[in-house]
Amino acid sequence: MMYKRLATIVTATLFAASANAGVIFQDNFDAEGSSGASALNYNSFDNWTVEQGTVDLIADPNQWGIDCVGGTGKCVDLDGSTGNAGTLQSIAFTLDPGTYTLSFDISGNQRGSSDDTMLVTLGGFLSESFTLAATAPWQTIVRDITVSTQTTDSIIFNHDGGDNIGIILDNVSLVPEPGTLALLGLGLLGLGGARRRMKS
Ligand SMILES: [Ca+2]
Ligand SMILES: [Ca+2]
Ligand SMILES: [Ca+2]
Repeated sequence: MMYKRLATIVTATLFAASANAGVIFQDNFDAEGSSGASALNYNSFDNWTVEQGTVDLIADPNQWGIDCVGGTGKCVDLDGSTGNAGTLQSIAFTLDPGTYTLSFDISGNQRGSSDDTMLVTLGGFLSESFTLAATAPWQTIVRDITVSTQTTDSIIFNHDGGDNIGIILDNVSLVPEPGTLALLGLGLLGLGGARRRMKS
């Protein structure tokens, strides 16, 4: 009896967790704007608004020699072309309690200009400043956040200054930590084994 009740609880927990299993947020910017075209001071993003200043949509290849991740598709210059770097804010999403992994790709400005700095925030869970030299290669930044009570937040990239040459951003994603689900699944398997042993 106890096992049956436990199994129900574990199943219910697993079900709640699997409702969480999908990607919360993902954007590679490749579908933005006109096919193959860059757009200065772009503000028609599917999943983002530019709250302050401006950003540029960069298509690879382009006349500035900027490479997006993989040398194709599109990416974003977080300092647009108006002398006021952008604040790029994602659509809001609801996070249930659990652990999530935020990742994004950034490179230096790729145009030989001075170092650039930006602040990345995600609600009260993350507030981190990044300074990149012009030549800094593409790198993937990965940060885990733990949510204890349900919250609605967005991801914000806030670039400093405004000389029209900024950090390049690509491939932003927020996904639930897979370890949580795997552990629950293992627990359920273990329980099944215990029940089989009881029966035999
Ligand atoms: Ca891209
Ligand atoms: Ca720019
Ligand atoms: Ca700059």
